[in-house]
This record gives sequence, structure tokens and C-alpha cells, in this order.
Amino acid sequence: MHIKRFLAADMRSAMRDIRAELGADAVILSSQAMDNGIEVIAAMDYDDELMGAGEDGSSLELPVHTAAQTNGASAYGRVAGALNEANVATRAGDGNVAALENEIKDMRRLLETQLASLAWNDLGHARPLKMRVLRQLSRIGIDPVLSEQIADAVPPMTKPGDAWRVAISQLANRISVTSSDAIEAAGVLAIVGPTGVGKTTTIAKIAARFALQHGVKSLALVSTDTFRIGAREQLLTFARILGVPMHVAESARDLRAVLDQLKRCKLVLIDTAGMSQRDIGLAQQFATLRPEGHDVTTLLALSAATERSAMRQVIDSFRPAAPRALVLTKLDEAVSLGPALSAVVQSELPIAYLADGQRVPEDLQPARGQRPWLLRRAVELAREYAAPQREDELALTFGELELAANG
Ligand SMILES: Nc1nc2c(ncn2[C@@H]2O[C@H](COP(=O)(O)OP(=O)(O)O)[C@@H](O)[C@H]2O)c(=O)[nH]1
Ligand SMILES: [Mg+2]
Repeated sequence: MHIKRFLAADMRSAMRDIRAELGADAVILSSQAMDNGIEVIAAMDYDDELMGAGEDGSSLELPVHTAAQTNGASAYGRVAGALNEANVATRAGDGNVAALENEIKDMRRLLETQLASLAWNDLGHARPLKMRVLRQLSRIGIDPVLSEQIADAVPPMTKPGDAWRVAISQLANRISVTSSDAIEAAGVLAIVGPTGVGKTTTIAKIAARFALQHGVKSLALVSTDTFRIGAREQLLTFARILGVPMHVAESARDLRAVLDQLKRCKLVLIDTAGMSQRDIGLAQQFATLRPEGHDVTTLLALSAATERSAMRQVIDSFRPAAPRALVLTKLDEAVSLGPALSAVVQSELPIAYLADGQRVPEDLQPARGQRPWLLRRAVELAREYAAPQREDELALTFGELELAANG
């Protein structure tokens, strides 16, 4: 393909110059507004035999590797054909710049799609093992960027039969868990997270577990969820059943007073409201109590049934609350554990507890020792529920990542 750069005052004169120099079959690859006009990259009509055979240094070799040559040629042929059509449309359209720019955008997108698809095909030839691992991780619902990291960490010489096991252990290594005993020993635990993820239920479960082991004398519950009567009542009901006191704190100042009162308790559990700015603001103030001797350990509750993009948003929103660990809830409702596991890895936080049902306290497990279970479950769910994979989506997702990684 013979590619040349044109500078002109406007698109119309650029088109004229391109036509004069490269002929009527020249195709536009991109255009960009410059300070004093427009820069257009144009190419002579695509020719299989001329691929990368520029003599004057102005030609660029597109990154097609031999292994994908057959595939590549047809993909480029399609792109070139489409570009030609755009060119014809432009000539007929008599310089409608906006329409032309849209065409160019479409063409560029098409080109990118095709390049991604070539990169994906290429990977199949060059690193079939990596491609297989990527397919499997994608089936589990693992984030693509994380999947790339994991697949790259599988040594290329791994026996095909071992690759998946190695990949899963690579994933497991990136998930950290913490001891719930150590967390509870910290003394004051607050659970933050979006409304409805199971914060209050988790507080009740932790309280009940603690009461079973240590009795209720050194245990107290605090609610900062002062907006919704129902929410407070819910905690109060649990508190009554357990026979532990429940306190209410509306502000950081209230909380300081309550915590002063509860200094002798071994475990104080703080239930919070949700995700409004006020809730996050209050959670942020937990840290300000530290210099006064109230070291509040914050746990972020994440529902495993949340989808990937929302998961990321939750983690970002609660960063100011400086959570020390995660509680993964609703594991019994999730149809894929990919989003949760990806979020755990990307949050760089350890998991403290796993919740897999509504029963208090049975459906809460310390996360310690549960990693194999989590991964097994992730694989089982994928087997049971994952939709068939679409080759074009895989190609687009991973092809683009491959292109980005290979420059
Ligand atoms: N299936 C399932 N439901 C849960 C779990 N944890 C909490 N729930 C339910 O989710 C709903 C909201 O829980 P709640 O503790 O009030 O959430 P909060 O708004 O974060 O305090 C309630 O119906 C709980 O019974 C869990 O692990 N699995
Ligand atoms: Mg609640």
C-alpha cells in the first residue's frame, strides 16, 4: 500500500491534490485539522503484491505477520474496498465536510476493528496457548486487561494440558485474603458500601459469630444509618435478638462520643447507610477519629452479583473511606464471579469475609482458606451460565489489547 501525507487549506483542495497525484482511486485513511488547514493521509488503491513494498520511504508497512497473511489479505481488501466506497461517496457528495468526517471516522473504526481482528488471529498462530487461556478467562468473566496479565504470566513453554491450571493459580495469587480474627481484633469495625449489598446483614452475622465465641458483654452495635427508619429498626431487631446494645450516631462528633462510651468493648460494629455523598463523607471522617484513639477499621461490602462496570465505580467511590478489606456478599446470587474477582484484584484489597446467603450467622465465612472454593465456583458458574463466546467480540477486545501491547 502506497501512503502519502497531504497538507491543504481545506478538505476540498486536499481531495483535488490527492486526485491529481494519486489518481481517482486513491483512498483516504485519516484526516486531521491543523493550525493552518488540514492534514490528510491518503493511499493508492490497495494491492496485494505491493504490501509494504514502498520505494520512496513514504510507504508504511502495516503490521501483518506472515502467519496471518491469508486472513490479513482479505481483511485489508475489505477495508480498502470500504475506503474506496467512501471516496466515491465523497466525490458525489460535493465536499460536505461534516459527512466526510463521519465517513472517515467510520472508516477508521472499521480499520481498527480489522486490525484488532488480525492481531487476534495472529495471536492464534504465534501463541495458541495464550489465546486459549484468554478465551477461558473471558468465559469466566475476568476483566480483559487482567486476563492479558494472567495469560502473559503463563510461561510459553507450559504444556498445553497444564496451561489452564497455571493460569488459575496466577489468578489465585493475585487475590489476597486476610484473617478475620485479625480484623475483629482491631476492635472497631465499620462496614461501608452501596445500599442493599448486605451491610446490615453482615454486621448481624459478624456480631452473632462473635457472640457465640465470646458472649455479648464486650460487644456493641452502632448505626450511622439515621435517614431511613427501617434501616435502623433492622439493626435494632438484630441487637435485641442478640441482647446487645445498639447506639446511634449521626455525625463524626456523635460517633466520637459513642466510641468513648464503648471503650471497654472488645468489638464495636458500625453499620452505615449507603453511597450518598453524606455517607461517604461520614465514612471519610472515621479516619479523623484515629488520633483520639479510635482506630476504626473500615470494610467495603461488594455484592458479587454486581456487574463489572458498576463494581469499579463502587470501589472508586469508596476509596476516600480508605477501606482496609472487602466483604464479598451475595455469592449465592451471582451467576458469574468474574466481575467480583476482577474487582478484588484491581482494588488491591484483601477479602476478609464471604457471604453466601441471608441466614444469620451461617452464611458468612472468613475468607481465609476459601480461595480454592472461590475459583472452583467461578469455573463452575462459567460452565453452567456463561453465554457462548462471540469470536468478533473476543477479537475486538483482545486484538486491541494485543495491538496496544505490541506498539
Ligand atoms: N442472597 C443473599 N442475600 C443477602 C446476602 N446478604 C444480605 N442479603 C439480603 O440483601 C438484602 C439487603 O441486605 P441489607 O443487609 O439490608 O443491605 P444494606 O442496605 O447494605 O444494609 C436483605 O434482603 C438481605 O437479607 C447474601 O449474602 N446473599
Ligand atoms: Mg443497612
